[in-house]
Amino acid sequence: MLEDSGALPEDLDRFDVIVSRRKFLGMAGGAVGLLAGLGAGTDAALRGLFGRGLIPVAWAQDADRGTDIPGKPGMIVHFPQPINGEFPPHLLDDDVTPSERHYVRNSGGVPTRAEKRDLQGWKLTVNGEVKTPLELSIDDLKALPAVTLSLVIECGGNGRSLFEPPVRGNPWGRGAVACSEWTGVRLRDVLRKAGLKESAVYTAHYGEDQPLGRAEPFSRGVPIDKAMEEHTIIAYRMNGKDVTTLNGFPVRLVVPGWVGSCSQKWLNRIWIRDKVHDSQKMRGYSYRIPAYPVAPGVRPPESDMKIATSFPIKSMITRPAANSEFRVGEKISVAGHAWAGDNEVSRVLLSTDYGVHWDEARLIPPRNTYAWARFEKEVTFERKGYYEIWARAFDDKDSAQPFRQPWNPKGYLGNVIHRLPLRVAV
Ligand SMILES: Nc1nc2c(c(=O)[nH]1)N[C@H]1C(S)=C(S)[C@@H](COP(=O)(O)O)O[C@H]1N2
Ligand SMILES: [Mo]
Repeated sequence: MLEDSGALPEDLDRFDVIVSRRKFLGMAGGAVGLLAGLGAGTDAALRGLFGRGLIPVAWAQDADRGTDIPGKPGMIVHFPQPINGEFPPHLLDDDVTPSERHYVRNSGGVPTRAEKRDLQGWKLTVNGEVKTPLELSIDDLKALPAVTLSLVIECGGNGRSLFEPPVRGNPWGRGAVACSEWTGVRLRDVLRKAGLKESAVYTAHYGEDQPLGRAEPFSRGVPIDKAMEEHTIIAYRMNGKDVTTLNGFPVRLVVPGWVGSCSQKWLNRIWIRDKVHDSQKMRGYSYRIPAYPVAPGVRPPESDMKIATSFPIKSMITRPAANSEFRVGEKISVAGHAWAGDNEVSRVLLSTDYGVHWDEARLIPPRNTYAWARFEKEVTFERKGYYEIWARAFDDKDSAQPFRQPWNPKGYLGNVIHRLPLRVAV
């Protein structure tokens, strides 16, 4: 992917650190001004980067602002149609992710209703293994007890670009994750209203988006236990406003802790099934991982694949931005988020010397279960040079993030430690 990796560590988050000169030069006029702005004050090391055709992503982002998607300014777009895009870690520093910075992962078109922001005729069907099938209007939903929770939604493929050997799919960096504040009703309240039959085993979710070509509609489901958890909600508000067009207007599921594909957008039907849901996105290699560890590059038979569910422990450094420059002795505020699927974060350790020494960061508990926790620590460097800050989170089962990314055929559940490069000048 890189035209020239020069003297930079090859195993850093490629996506976090640099974009190629080709991409950079392909950007609008702003880029030229940016280059011109690299005057006398610019560190020689950074000029060296440009010389080798590599541009720190933070700058490329600023230069990229011309190509904005409505409602998502500054989004790094991996694929325009259907739209898929994310934000770099330093733009995800907020404890509650602003709606404009919630990533977008679409496998089909955006429904016309969402584009027009039109509620006319909308209803949610609940049927299958229930005693009383339901057709709920938005007012029916809003009449049920409302809950507001900060909840992490993360694409199962977040971190895919860090898999080696590379795997196909959206080349997500670390930003296909967000923790917005969602308001809605508990899925269990709706399912209790419908009355689950003894035969109910699994949910199957459907939305109003049209699939591409001859694909089946995007549909996934979860076991009844996960559906009945108090934090699994049908959301009609995002950060205090109607849900955004690209994130599921008017109503979406939020199934926190589990791969984002479970959180159906533009939701219009919940089908209760008497067996594990078997749509296209539940079969084969889709949202499934090997049942045992495989050697990098090895694709086991389909029969050895199991459904991807809860995320393992992970963390992301959101402050400072990758490749920031500091002075010797300067106080540098390091911060980020940690989250742990169905588990809880217990601690986050930081290293500034490639893992030789580790220091515990201050952990600020999540706003509620399934929100991300914040970690903070001040660091200073006594000598000039190139440094990396490494973050390693632990969960309450004492599982920690790995130093190398375990491999699977579709690049799911990536949680390798985050390494943030920075430079210190005299
Ligand atoms: N109807 C519908 N729901 C969907 C999808 C989709 O393509 N269609 N994508 C899923 C995937 S794979 C993810 S990661 C999340 C992304 O949610 P976001 O776009 O709001 O960030 O939505 C899920 N829900
Ligand atoms: Mo996803």
